Amino acid sequence: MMLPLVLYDILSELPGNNWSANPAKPRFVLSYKDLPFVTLWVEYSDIPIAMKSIGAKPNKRQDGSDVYTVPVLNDPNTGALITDSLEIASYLEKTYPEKPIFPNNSEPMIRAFDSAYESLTRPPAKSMYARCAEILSPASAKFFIEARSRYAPLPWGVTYDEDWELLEKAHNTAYEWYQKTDGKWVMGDTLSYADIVVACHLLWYKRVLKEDEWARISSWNGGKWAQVLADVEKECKLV
Ligand SMILES: N[C@@H](CCC(=O)N[C@@H](CS)C(=O)NCC(=O)O)C(=O)O
Repeated sequence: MMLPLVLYDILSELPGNNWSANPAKPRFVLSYKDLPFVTLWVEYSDIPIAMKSIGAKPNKRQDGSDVYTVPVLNDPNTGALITDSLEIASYLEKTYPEKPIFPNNSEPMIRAFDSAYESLTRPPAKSMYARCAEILSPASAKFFIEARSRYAPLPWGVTYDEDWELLEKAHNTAYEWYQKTDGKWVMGDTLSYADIVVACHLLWYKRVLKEDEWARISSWNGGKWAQVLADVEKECKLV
């Protein structure tokens, strides 16, 4: 009998906890593949101590230094303990190939997509970080602000209008990508990890931003983004 896999995700003060884009990606994959799993919620400020104590491998910062990150996946069926959302997706695909998320050998292409999409959405992220700090416990908000300031120096939020312009531009580019497919998914008629990456970013905005801010994103490109999120959540059986 199959044992439930264990996904480490990050606590928040929002009802239902979930808010963070990277741990959402393996959650969507596990659910899409119909794999049994449980979620262990880690306080953001406890990530280093908690991940070290379970023996997880650290991740790498952009400058090459070590940092403990969530998501981490433990698969008691194989003993695997995997750090990093993309490596978890890759592991799950290899170990549980039914209902592929990298159909037709698309893993190399989707890895490139993941990296392109991250670069597209990173520039305006610092205004989003300010909102993240608002939904964490005080200790975690402090830790989060310190951790993120390494990449996006404070003060955050002062360039808010500029960030919104950048965010809209990023979505216009992603919209052009989606216009090149003749189905509703990046790969046409089949959902892939590429759509999960986009949907999990959108979920992050939806969970962390103010209602009117999410409404603003939803209104871009003819309502494309609320639709993508709803389509992926439905296909992954998360609604
Ligand atoms: N590339 C990693 C990034 C994971 C990541 O940055 N996780 C954040 C939370 S979303 C984290 O754990 N940060 C810990 C820190 O910055 O100290 C992945 O996709 O899993």
